[in-house]
Amino acid sequence: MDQTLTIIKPDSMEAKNAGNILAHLEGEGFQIQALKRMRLSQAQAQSFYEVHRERPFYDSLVAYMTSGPIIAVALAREDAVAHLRKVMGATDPANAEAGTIRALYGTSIERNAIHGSDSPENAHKESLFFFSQAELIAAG
Ligand code: IDP
Ligand code: MG
Repeated sequence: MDQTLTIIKPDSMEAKNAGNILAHLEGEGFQIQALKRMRLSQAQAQSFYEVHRERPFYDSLVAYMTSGPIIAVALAREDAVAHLRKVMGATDPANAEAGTIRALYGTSIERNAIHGSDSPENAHKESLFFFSQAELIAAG
């Protein structure tokens, strides 16, 4: 089975949507392989979003992602990366298809409920950002 990585972002935690989001993902056939609640440090958020360093929203994104706890979740499913992107919805919740997680729970292009890896390579990299190799081996 393929793996991907989601982050339940601080806006979802604050609104107490984490349980609903995990249930939504399980309903889509994702298996929760590893899960961790934590508060990102500034250095960790900067590093995770390093590819966006030159974007105008980078500093605001880092401030938002460190504003409260998050839950990082390694997910397994057939076609995991593409399917998560589909059920997550467009970056801007205003453009996200009805019924997607961002349409349901996102409140702005920044505060958009969850993260989803954009390629199998990044899913692997991002999973190892939060979890050890041992934690990512399917427990069955
Ligand atoms: P994605 O999360 O849909 O893959 P990215 O372009 O990778 O979107 O952007 C990473 C995150 O940065 C988004 O999920 C969102 O929280 C934030 N972001 C993206 N574009 C903007 C913007 O134009 N303004 C403010 N925040 C943004
Ligand atoms: Mg992205």
